[in-house]
Amino acid sequence: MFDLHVFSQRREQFLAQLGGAAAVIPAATMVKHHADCDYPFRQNSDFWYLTGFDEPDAVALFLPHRPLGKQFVLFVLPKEPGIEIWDGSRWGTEGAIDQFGADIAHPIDELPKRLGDYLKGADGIAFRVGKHPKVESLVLRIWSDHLDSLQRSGSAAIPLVAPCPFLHRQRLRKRPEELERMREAARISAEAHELARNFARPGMNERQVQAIIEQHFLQQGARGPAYSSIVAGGDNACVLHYTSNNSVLNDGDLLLIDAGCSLVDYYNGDITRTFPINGCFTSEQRAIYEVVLASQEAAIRGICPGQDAEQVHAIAVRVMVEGLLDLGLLRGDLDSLIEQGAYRHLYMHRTGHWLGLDVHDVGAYRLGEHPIELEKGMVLTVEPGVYISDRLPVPEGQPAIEERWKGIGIRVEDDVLVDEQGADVLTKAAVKSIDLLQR
Ligand SMILES: [Mn+2]
Repeated sequence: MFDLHVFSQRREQFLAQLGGAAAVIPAATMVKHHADCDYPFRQNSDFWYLTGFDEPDAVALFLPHRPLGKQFVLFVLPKEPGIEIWDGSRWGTEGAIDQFGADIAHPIDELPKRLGDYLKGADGIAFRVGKHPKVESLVLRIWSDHLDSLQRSGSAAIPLVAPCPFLHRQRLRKRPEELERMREAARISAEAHELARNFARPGMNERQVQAIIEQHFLQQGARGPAYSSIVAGGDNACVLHYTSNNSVLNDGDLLLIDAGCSLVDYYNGDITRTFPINGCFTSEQRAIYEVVLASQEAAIRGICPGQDAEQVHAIAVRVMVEGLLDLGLLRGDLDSLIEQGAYRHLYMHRTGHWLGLDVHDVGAYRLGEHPIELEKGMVLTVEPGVYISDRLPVPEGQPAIEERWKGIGIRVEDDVLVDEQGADVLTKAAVKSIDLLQR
């Protein structure tokens, strides 16, 4: 976990970008699972990134219009022994100042009466509408009151803006201390995949393999899975977000596992591996696997500063379509197939996404017409796949799929750090070469 200094550095950078607007960033709140049971708490990543404070129902204010030493205000749940005996201890206002570096802290129930004063004099209000209804109604009321007052006060209307553009630009570029945590998440996630492959045997249930993976996450001190683990035998792998994980693993099928851990400080791994359950590829499985792996490795080789994620996707698609043409699963001219997207019944998703505190991490992929250039310190996944089933219609002019291919779903996914040399594959400890996947 980071020390205070890391968070205060982030706040400084954020405050400097606000351009005089006051930012209101709420924490997450508890969400009901059923009856009186909640889902496990998951902090809002923006709030976490700026505060390191891991309790629900807090609100952080960033007030660049106020003097130094009065710019970071935290509203938190107050100390209350009668509640803490049930729900666990709270830092309270004192802890918010001593442990988390708040300049000023208040109990959260004082937010309605204090927020207006804190926002006074700011050049704008930076708040993300549509996500936090309780805080939103307060912010909108204050903004509306301000607009009502203009007629008499003679001052100019201040805008309500979104904090995400600056904040997410900042989060997209990982600093060295964050990369260390990303490496740790990658290490644990890769180890779990190795354990799972060595454990899986025909006749087992998918969730027994899921148990091995998630046990390792917890055993290594991670918070748990970063997202619902996908453990998909055979044709189940053709459902991209298959998470029921409750089928028997058949001899002769492949097993696709898409799983990664989330650390206690929320940095995530996201790995997919696909391997034969009985340790031996059939010739069809091997042929498709070779195409997917070639596509993935070519895409990774294409990563370096100055390239962009769309070019990486384009490389993956080109190698993929070439391979599928060779196998007779596609027919026609390479360039027109790509242009028409005539491969999308077999490969229907993008090649990757940013990775960080969110699994599909924040940060723009494009700025208007211009794709965002890859820079040192960005982390992205590279995850092409081929899914062969009857679920989608074969596009006109493309060959009907022979039975022998059906039920093959293969994806290979790594987490890749952009560095000066190009790509640093954080998850390479999870093996993916055909030789190493066979027993
Ligand atoms: Mn992914």
